[in-house]
Amino acid sequence: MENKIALVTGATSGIGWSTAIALGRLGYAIIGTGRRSEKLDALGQELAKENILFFSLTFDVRDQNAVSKAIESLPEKWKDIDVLVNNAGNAHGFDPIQTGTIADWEAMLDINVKGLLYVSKAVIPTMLSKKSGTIVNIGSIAGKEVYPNGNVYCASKHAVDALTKGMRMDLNPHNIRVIGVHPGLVETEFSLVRFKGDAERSRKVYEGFQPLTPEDIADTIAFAVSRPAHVVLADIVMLPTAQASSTIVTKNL
Ligand code: NDP
Ligand code: 8X3
Repeated sequence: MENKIALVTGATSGIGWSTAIALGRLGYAIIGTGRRSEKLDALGQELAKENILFFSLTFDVRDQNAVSKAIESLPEKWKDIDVLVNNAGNAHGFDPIQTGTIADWEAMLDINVKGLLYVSKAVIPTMLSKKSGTIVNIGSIAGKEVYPNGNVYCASKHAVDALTKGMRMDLNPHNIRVIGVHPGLVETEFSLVRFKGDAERSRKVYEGFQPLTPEDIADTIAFAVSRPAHVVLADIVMLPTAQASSTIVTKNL
């Protein structure tokens, strides 16, 4: 295949969906992953309108066996992955530590941290063998600061930040770039998942100010990935103008 290949996890909505489109527009052939195969089909149709090559892999990042089998199952011409965007992730619940549920804690640690590791483990060997590649890990402002009721989600994103730094050190001798992108408030399905389908509560998170859009983040990822090979934008924190920190958002500016 002539095109370079980018694999985007969590491409069924939000930041991942927009990143697949933005990298496709840069000329990458896109492997999109997620659990909802019908959404991956819809993404494929969007990309086809722009003649962007697309291959979908449906798996749950919590299932290490499924992750490695899916990557191994890629047709030969899709195996040579140049860019990995570790984006799949969510917050589950918004409770103080004393009332949070074990199920929510496990979901966040298993998806946001272990899932990122499983996908990386499956993709890194290809990058090592050709001594090139770019990994973009989607962290969060929650990986830089902790906020009330954010406890385990913040811990999972602090882990992503630590892993990003560690991966950059370990992969540095192999000419693999590792980029951390840490968004603030972005309007996606994120809050709907955090609040377990409560659309009204989710809408209120983004009320009274202009949040980031998934396209804003995707543009930045595309910019970072397309820097010359000798340049790595190591650590990008990106907030809406109305947001100064995890807890400071000025409404009705
Ligand atoms: P969305 O809920 O819109 O997208 C989440 C994506 O992750 C979906 O494609 C979903 O796919 C995938 N995903 C979730 N769980 C799993 C799983 N177990 N296995 C495979 N895929 C999974 O949210 P965002 O686009 O906002 O989130 C993307 C990333 O950005 C996350 O890592 C999030 O923590 C981070 N982030 C988001 C911010 C925001 O304000 N929105 C700010 C900072 C960081 P599917 O359900 O089909 O499996
Ligand atoms: C998502 C942004 O502020 O809800 O990571 O943690 S926030």
